[in-house]
Amino acid sequence: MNTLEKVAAALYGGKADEVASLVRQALQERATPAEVLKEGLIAGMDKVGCDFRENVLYVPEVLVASRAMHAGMDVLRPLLVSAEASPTGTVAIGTVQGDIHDIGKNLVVMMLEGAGFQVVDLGVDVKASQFVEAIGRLRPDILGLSALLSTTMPTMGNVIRAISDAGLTGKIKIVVGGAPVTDDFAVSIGAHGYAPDAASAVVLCRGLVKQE
Ligand code: B1M
Repeated sequence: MNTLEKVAAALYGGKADEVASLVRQALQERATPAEVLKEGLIAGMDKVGCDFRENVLYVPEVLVASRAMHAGMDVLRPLLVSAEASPTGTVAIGTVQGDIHDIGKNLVVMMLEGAGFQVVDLGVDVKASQFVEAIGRLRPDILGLSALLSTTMPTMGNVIRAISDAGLTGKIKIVVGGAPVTDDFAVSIGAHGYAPDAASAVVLCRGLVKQE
């Protein structure tokens, strides 16, 4: 088993300290942060997801694996996040109401910060009214919405309607993402863009800021 496979296995087993030290070891062995993320942490979490779906793992094990994922991400964060002198743009982002999945959103935050965006993370289970309030208060260039459940995905449409009702359409670009979300869905709810992963979210946000 190579070190990245060991990272994935330790994450699957929920061993947070071991994940953190194996991530450091992989970096010392000259794996890039992107490789550690994709072939170690995300590979381990994918297996957790498959076994969760098959009822091999249950919520407590998934929670422990999530903590291990965060421990690994904490090691990678400084490497993925570089402070740029002037921000590329500002993004407010959150996971929609009823949904507490935040690992993917946190990755998007990290990658956007790494690309020089100033990011305000509104957290999880964020109501439409809280997104509207945040736009008024923070005046971001972009609002990011994340959803991991097919039951919470439609809530993204509610947020966009609330933004329109508040007269804020035209003042903000809206980007959506999360495992069940698709390009077609994004278009159907009137979002300005969809990104399948954190790296694509950076490319999309860069493009939207340039358009302004
Ligand atoms: Co949940 N869960 N979960 N879960 N969970 C899924 C999503 C599920 C697919 C598992 C399964 O059945 N295989 C399933 C959803 C099925 C569906 O609706 N289609 C599911 C379920 C059913 C549930 C519960 C209902 C289970 C229950 O209680 N019976 C419950 C719901 C709780 C709630 O939210 N109200 C629940 C709970 C949990 C935990 C709390 C235990 C934990 C979350 C911990 C946390 O996030 N802090 C958890 C986890 C960890 C998962 C899985 C295993 C992993 C998710 C993850 O972190 N993936 C997941 C199965 C899976 O996805 N394989 C599952 C890794 C992450 C890097 O990927 O989040 O997709 P992802 O993010 C990617 C992209 O999607 C994208 O970029 C990210 C990085 O590349 N992206 C964006 C995400 N947001 C974006 C925003 C953007 C752009 C791109 O722009 C703004």
